[in-house]
Amino acid sequence: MRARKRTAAGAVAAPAADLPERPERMPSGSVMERRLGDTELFTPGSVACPGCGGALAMRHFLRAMGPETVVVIPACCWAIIAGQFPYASLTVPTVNCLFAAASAVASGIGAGLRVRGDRSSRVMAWVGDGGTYDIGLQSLSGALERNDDLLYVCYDNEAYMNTGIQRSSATPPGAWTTTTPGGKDMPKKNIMEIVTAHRIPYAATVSLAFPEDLREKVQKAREIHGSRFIHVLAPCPPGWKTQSSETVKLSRLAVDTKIAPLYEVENGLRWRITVEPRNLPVEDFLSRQGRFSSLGHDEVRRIQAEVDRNWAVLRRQAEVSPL
Ligand SMILES: Cc1ncc(C[n+]2csc(CCOP(=O)(O)OP(=O)(O)O)c2C)c(N)n1
Ligand code: SF4
Repeated sequence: MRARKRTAAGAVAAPAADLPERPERMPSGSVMERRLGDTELFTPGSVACPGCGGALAMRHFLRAMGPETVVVIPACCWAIIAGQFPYASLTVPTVNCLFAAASAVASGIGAGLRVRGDRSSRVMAWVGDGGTYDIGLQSLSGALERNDDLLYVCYDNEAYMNTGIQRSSATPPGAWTTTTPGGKDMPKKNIMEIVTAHRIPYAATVSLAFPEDLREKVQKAREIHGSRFIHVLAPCPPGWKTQSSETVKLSRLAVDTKIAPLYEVENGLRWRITVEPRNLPVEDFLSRQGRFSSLGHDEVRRIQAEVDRNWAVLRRQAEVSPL
């Protein structure tokens, strides 16, 4: 058992349990690097916190999307990480916009590219959970209802991190934030159900711990026209009160505890689970994070029951209407 360490936020992180560093289904780092390709479009040395899941997610997504990508970023941590010319961290065109407006701006840029006869560039809206689940939800719904041509990515760190860890409707039950000091007492909004209800061509969830699955889905989404939505859980060491070295491990545990299952949905109707979880108890995920440190046994049992319920619904959808 490792000693407890202090996180960037000053809190004591939960100790690391004895999990294998790399399960057999994961290839080694160098093999993985070769398979993922070598076009780095996110330069090293950004201002992201060490271990930022959102930063690692951008790296994987851009490698899969390629250089003909226009990135639209509203107010969020990524507005800072992207930086300003001449210190910008992305080597592709990047547009900053108002907090609620990412979908509308991305739709407009997509329309502009079409007018100019550019059929090869893709527009990727890159938005936090606050900008997706809460403040940008109406413009997202409008774009999806029109089936506008954009890839919308929600990097979900489960709170408003850039302004100091306030709860969002993506914050999970029991989690500490500065506005839920006793732990949030409401469930996490199910954004995938909302998105798939728009019957868009493609929606998927991906994980930082399964980069090949991520790459396949992003490349598939790239080739589809119309609205595509991808959700990636993005651990945030200061906000989750975790060690920066745990980001990928936590991402894997989120999948294996069924808290963040991996699946894809076509036209809102056909579902496929892409990675079979190892069915670990939710406690394995929760106990490594300082933000859940005040949870009692009853609360953990309730969270487990909710996760099991959600998983049963997902499994049923994939059986009844498979992809
Ligand atoms: C209309 C508006 N309200 C509030 C803000 C302040 N603000 C800037 S970033 C941010 C948090 C964004 O949270 P999220 O979308 O979850 O992204 P994260 O910071 O977690 O990456 C807030 C509240 C703003 N810029 N504009
Ligand atoms: S606060 Fe969290 S989301 Fe923001 S840069 Fe740091 S680790 Fe990333």
